[in-house]
Amino acid sequence: MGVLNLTPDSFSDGGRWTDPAAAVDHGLRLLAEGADLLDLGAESTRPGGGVYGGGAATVPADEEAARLLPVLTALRRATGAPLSVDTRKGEVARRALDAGADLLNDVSALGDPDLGRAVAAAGCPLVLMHSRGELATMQRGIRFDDLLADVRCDLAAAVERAVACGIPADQVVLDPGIGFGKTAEQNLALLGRLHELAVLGRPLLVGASRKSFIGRAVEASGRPLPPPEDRLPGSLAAVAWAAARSAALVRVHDVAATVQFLTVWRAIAAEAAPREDAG
Ligand code: HH2
Repeated sequence: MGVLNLTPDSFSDGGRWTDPAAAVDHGLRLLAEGADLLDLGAESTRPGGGVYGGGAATVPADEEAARLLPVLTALRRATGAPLSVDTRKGEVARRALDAGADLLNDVSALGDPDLGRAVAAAGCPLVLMHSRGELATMQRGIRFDDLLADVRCDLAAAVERAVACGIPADQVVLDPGIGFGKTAEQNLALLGRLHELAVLGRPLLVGASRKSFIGRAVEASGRPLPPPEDRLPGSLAAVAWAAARSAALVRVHDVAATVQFLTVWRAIAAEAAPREDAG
């Protein structure tokens, strides 16, 4: 899943694709590089209370739609590839679905039940991402009793909310919400133990691309903190773990590098023999 941010303030590429023509070109480039689908976002959701200070500004629905719809409409005309829209708002979801979006990606996991009703009426898939608390403060006072069990339980509750809106459970994709209300160590644990979410019986999406836990892991090793645009190697390490733990989708900014990485990773995996010295 290639990320297409139509925002002035996204944490890693804010302001690069605010011109609709440039955004359409970039989206088509990501598809040419091998993305299977695009995720268009017109509101930054970087959480506050941590490295991003107060977090992203909330964007009114009309403004979000005004950023999104010209690009979505042009891409819909230009490609048959699946187009996802990353929004938390029912009103934006409805307008995106009318303009030809194929699926919705909701980082609030149905914080707005109207989004659920829009998805149910359209009969399309929905990504539900894990987070706790409000975006503006979620990096403060982070607490889990048992990280994996708590995330599993919260995601199961999110599926129930979707079903209550009329969305069949088999239309739901689940996401552990890397970077959303988690410490750097918890993000590493979620990737390393992703397979423990398989019991939920739904495909998993992982969005780790360029996120701050990568910078923190590098910093903890004694190297300087890399800025978001220098986190591709760490992002690929996260893709490797997601792939090894059976993620169905990875949400990435650097599509060409990720596609090459996964192509070779899979080619090796297909030829791999069990190690003779393995237990
Ligand atoms: N991460 C971001 C945005 N949307 N959606 C899902 N399902 N999973 C994620 O991990 C996820 C997401 C944050 O990345 P980005 O869109 O690049 O940044 P911003 O929110 O600042 O626009």
